[in-house]
Amino acid sequence: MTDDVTPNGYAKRWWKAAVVYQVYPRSFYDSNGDGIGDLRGIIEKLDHIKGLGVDVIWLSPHFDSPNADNGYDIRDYRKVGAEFGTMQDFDDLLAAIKAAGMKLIIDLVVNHTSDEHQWFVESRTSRDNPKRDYYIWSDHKPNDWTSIFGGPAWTKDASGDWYLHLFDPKQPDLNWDNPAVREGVYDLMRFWLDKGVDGFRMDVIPFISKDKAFPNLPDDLRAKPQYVYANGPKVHDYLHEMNREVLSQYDVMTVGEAFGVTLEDTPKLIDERRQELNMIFQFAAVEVDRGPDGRWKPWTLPEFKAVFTRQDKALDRHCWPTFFLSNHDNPRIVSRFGDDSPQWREKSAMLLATLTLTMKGTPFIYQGDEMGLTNRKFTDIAQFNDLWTKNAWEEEVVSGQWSTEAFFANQNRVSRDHARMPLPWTPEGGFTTGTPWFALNPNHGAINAESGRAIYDHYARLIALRHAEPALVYGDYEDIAPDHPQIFAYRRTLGESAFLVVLNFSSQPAAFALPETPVRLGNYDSTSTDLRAWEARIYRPG
Ligand code: TEU
Ligand code: CA
Repeated sequence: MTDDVTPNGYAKRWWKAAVVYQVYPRSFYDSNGDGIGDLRGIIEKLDHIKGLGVDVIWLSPHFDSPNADNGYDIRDYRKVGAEFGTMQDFDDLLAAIKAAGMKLIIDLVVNHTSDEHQWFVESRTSRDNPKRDYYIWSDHKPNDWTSIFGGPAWTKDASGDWYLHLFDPKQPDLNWDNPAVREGVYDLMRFWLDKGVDGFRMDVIPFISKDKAFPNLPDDLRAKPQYVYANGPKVHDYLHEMNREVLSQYDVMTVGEAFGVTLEDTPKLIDERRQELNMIFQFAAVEVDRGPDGRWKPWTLPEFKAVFTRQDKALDRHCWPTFFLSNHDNPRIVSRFGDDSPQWREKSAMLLATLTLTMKGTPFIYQGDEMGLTNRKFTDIAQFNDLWTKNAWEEEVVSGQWSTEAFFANQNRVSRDHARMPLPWTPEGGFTTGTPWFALNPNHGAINAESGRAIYDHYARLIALRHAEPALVYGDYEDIAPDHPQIFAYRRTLGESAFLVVLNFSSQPAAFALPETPVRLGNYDSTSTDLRAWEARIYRPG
């Protein structure tokens, strides 16, 4: 055994020990008053990120895009979106991040492009265009696949042929079976890696390979077609090839968004011996409050805890997990897993921070969670921006299937727009001197970066502790009270070093057999013998 292997058998890697912070640039900070967050805005607020002590920034798409899906529809992969700035701004941002001792990963969105991408513009001109085969065309509608955003996944184009889009019609799926497409993607990856970016978050990457026999959806997966789309026949061949051709040539980290990947299939993507991806995002934890139809449902703590034990048992020493509770596709964590009432917002935000930073797996923090931001209450369809919610309005309410009350009750829980509102830097808003592209949460007078300072400081303390203690990174994980309805308590053990984390996931006090040893880091000052509401303690047993 060498120094590069932990006592419990993990190969040490910088990206396993890293803490990642996600920036959604449109809503981070606007430097020029046009109402849209931009790259210079990130540079101006870099101290805020650096001050947390994070190692890596994940930047959501910053590319040229018509923004049908807020940048997840890319028109030109080698161009910075005009609303975000210029390539010089990007180079300056990258240099500033490196100067601050951090790394940068960018979003690789290559299951699909924008329909305004030059490849698709050419592809759709005629059946014999040389780029025709860059996308997936058929002279008839081949099957009943549906778009993740609602409606059919096939759209008939001017030529009379149909093209496939697993998301919006403005996001046609690339044909990865065409070697020229793969080479084109590898080239654009090299373009950014050669600039010095440190890796990629890969958008819906398991969807890239399609079963060209195009069978219909099986009945049991009709409401969850992602479990079909993530299982194309050649996904592993292509990811292995991408690794060989590109990733292995650089010291980078990769994290795939594994929408539709089962636990059982996870090692196929991340087992290090297979040389595909480093890590993936597992969706089970953020699906704990979703019913089979994707609609919100109540969740229980034992169900939530069980996700992590299941995930841990499914992965051996050759696989490395991630830990995340939020991103730009999810509601705010305090409203979802904590208590966003004035009384408990701060404590529950700190508890969720403690969970995120003491669990096994590379942690991902989403912008604004360190401020304790909450969901808003939407009351009118005009208040939403997200196309997914707008489509749901058509399918659910306009069609007459749901009442407007049921629609808002659900969207006020699940909408992606909760996370996409511009950051409130001050009680006045402080995001822009102009008119923001999307309204800030009306509660920004009370809930903002300044009033959230204690939460921010708690994140910083937790990140420092994680960096100082290998057991919090590499330690084995054991849930010691899986059935407890209020308490989440687990051990992280690495050789002689053992931490106990005890979290009261409720707005009532809770009794629990607590150790005699001192609290190493908690979110309350004094140490009572019972846990107070939303109390979070990290013990280092003596
Ligand atoms: O997300 C994949 C995806 O399908 C999720 O948006 C999912 O529908 C949502 O979480 C439902 O709760 C990725 C991006 O993260 C997302 O922003 C894009 O819209 C999507 O791909 C298409 O590129
Ligand atoms: Ca701007």
